[in-house]
Amino acid sequence: MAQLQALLFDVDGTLADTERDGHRVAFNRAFADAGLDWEWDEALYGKLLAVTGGKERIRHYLDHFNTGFERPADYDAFVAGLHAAKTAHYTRMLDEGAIPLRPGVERLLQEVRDAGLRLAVATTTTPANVTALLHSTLGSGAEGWFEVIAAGDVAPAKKPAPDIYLWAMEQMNLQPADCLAFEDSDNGVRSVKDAGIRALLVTVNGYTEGQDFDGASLVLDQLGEPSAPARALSPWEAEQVVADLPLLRRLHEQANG
Ligand code: XBP
Ligand code: MG
Repeated sequence: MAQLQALLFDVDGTLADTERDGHRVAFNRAFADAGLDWEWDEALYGKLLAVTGGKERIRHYLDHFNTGFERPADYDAFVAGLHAAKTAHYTRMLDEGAIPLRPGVERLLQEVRDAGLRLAVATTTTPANVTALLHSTLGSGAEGWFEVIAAGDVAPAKKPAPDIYLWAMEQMNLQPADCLAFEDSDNGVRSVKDAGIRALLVTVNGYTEGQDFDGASLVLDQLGEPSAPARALSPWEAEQVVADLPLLRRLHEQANG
């Protein structure tokens, strides 16, 4: 039976609750800077999150929610320019400490690092966003905690496609059975499953609770702290849970048989 060697972390919604008060606000600031009257409120953004990737999300918005907008001649450059402006706003928000890590994330990262497990990030978001989040929450050396930061356009297709997880495992010479993944959304769960990874811990958030997490080893409301345990949202032996390394090893063992 394969041993648990590596943990692969999604970023948005998993390491930090970044979407409603982070990415969404940054998109709106970029639209305002460009003189566009587009306003992605919380409800609309929840619908737009069905599409991963900021550039892809802007296109999806214009294709389905703002079909009357007259597209500029160089549409690709227009979308890329808006997205670059959004990323600048978003990384500035992170640098200002606007977005904290979710409960239990720093505790668990320290525990698994001390135990010598290999860590990677597998995210749809732009690499600069990952760096800014890690620096602002864990300090300038935190990027080095992760052997691989698989992010954004490095993979041909974004989640729910498995590409980003396959790319990360290839870079680390890992097999799916060596890994356990952390996700927050149905798109992320599908990406992990289609990459062949069976051990998967889901922590839901305001935008993803109620989504289909079929195939997850365990679904929690967060990773929990000893003083404030998480709540199990899928069948488990206890109502209150603190996600620690022994739990991860049990989930991995159960998932891989
Ligand atoms: C979440 C995403 C990203 C972010 C926006 O990524 O789908 O697109 O919403 O970031 P994950 P960008 O959950 O995989 O971390 O604008 O940089 O894409
Ligand atoms: Mg996510």
